[in-house]
Amino acid sequence: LFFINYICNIYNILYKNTNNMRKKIALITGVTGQDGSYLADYLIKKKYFVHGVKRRSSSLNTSRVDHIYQDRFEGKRNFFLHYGDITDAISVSTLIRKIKPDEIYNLAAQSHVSVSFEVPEYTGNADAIGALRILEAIKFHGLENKTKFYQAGTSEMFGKVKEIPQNEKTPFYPRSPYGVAKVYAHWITVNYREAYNIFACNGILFNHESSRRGGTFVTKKIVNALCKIKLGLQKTLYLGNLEAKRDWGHAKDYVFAMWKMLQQKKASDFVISTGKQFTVKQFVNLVLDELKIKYIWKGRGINSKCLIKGTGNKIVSIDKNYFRPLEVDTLLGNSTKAKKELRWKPKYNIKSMVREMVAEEINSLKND
Ligand code: NAP
Ligand code: F7E
Repeated sequence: LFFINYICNIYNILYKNTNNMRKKIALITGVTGQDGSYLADYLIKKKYFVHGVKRRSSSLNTSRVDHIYQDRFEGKRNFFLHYGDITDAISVSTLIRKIKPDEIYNLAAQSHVSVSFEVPEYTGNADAIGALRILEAIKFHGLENKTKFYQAGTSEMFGKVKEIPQNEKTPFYPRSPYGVAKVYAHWITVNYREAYNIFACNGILFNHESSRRGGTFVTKKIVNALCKIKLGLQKTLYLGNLEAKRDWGHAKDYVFAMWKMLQQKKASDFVISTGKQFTVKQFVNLVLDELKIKYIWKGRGINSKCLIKGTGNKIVSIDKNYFRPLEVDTLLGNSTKAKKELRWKPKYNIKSMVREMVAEEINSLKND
C-alpha cells in the first residue's frame, strides 16, 4: 500500500508540473485597440499563446500590434491574429471552439461615448450583446470549467453618480447608449457566473490613457494638438466641456489589473482607478506646463479661451459641437478592494502619464 501511495504521489507531482508548465492560451477581442495591444504585450512577456480578434477593414487597422506581429511562416509563434467580429455570433463561437482558451478578455467595443449617441443600436449590439455571445459560446462548447472570462466594464456605468467616490457597490446610472450597453454586459457576466459557475469577472475601469489612445478621446486630442502647436504645425485646439472631471490612469497599469483579476481563486468584480480627479481644463494646463508654454485663460463656459502669454495667440477655443446630449460631470473611483485583494496599485500618476504622452507625441511628430 505504501508503495502504491508513493507512486501515486510522484505521478501527481509530475502531472501537476507538466500542467503548470503548459503555456496558457489567451483570446483577446479588441486586440487592435489601446488596451488590447498593451494586454497582448504583457501576456506575450508572460509566455502565453495570445490569440487576437481583428475586424476586416478597408484600411490597415493593426498599427498598435504591428510590433508583435509574426508571419505564419515564422517558427515558434506565440501571437496569432484571426478575423472576427463581436456582432457575429458564428465567428465568436467558431474561434472559441477552435482555440479553447484558458482566458478570454472581452475588450472589443464601440468605445466612444459621444459616438454612441450617433450609433446607439450598433453600440448595443457590440457592447452589450457581444459579451453575451462570448459567454453563450463558453457554455455551448462545455468550457465552463476551463475558460475564464474578463469583461471590460467602465466607470461610465456610474454616469450620474449616486455617491462619491464610486466603488463596486455604487448603483449604476448610465448617461449614454454606451453606458447603458455596458451595464447589460456587466449584469450578464454576473448572471453567467452565478447560473453556470463560469469564472467571469467585471473590471470597472475608470478612464485610462496612453500614447496608443485613439485620437478622438480628449487626452490624446489635447496632447496631439498642443504638441503640434508647440512645433508650429497647428494654430488652435477646439474642445467641448472643460469642466468635466475624470479619474485618469495609465492603460499599462490597467491591463495588469485585468490579468490579476483572472488569477484569483474566486471570480469577482473590481473597480480600477487612481482615486484622483482632474477637470479637462486642468489636463490642458498640465500638458501646457509640460510643453513649457506660458498661457492665460479668459472667459467662462462656452466663451472660454486660452491665449499664449505675450503674443495673445488663441490656442484653445470652445466648439459647441463637442458637447454631448448628456454629460457625465464627475467620476472618481475607490479601488480599495483591488488594492487589498489583487494587491494592485498604479505605477503612473497624472504627471508621469502626461510626461510620457507628450514625449512620445513630440517624438512621433518629429519622425513624421
Ligand atoms: P479602443 O482603443 O476603442 O479599442 C476597441 C477595440 O474593439 C478595437 O480593437 C476595435 O477594433 C475593437 N472593436 C470594435 N468593434 C468591434 C466589433 N464589432 N468586433 C470586434 N472588434 C471590435 O478601446 P480601449 O480604450 O482599448 O478599451 C478597451 C475596452 O475597455 C473597451 O471595451 C472599452 O469600452 C473598455 N473601457 C475603456 C476604458 C478607457 O478609458 N480606455 C475605460 C473603461 C472601459 P478596430 O481597431 O478595428 O476599431
Ligand atoms: O471624454 C470631455 C467630454 O471622450 C472625457 C472612453 O474610453 O472613458 C472614455 O470615455 C471628457 C468628457 O472619454 C472634448 O465631454 C471636452 O466629459 O476622452 P473622452 P469618456 O467619455 O470619459 C470611459 C471610462 C470609457 O469607458 C470610454 O470607453 O472630456 N470633452 N472636449 C471632450 N471629449 C472628447 N472626446 N473630445 C473633446 O473635444
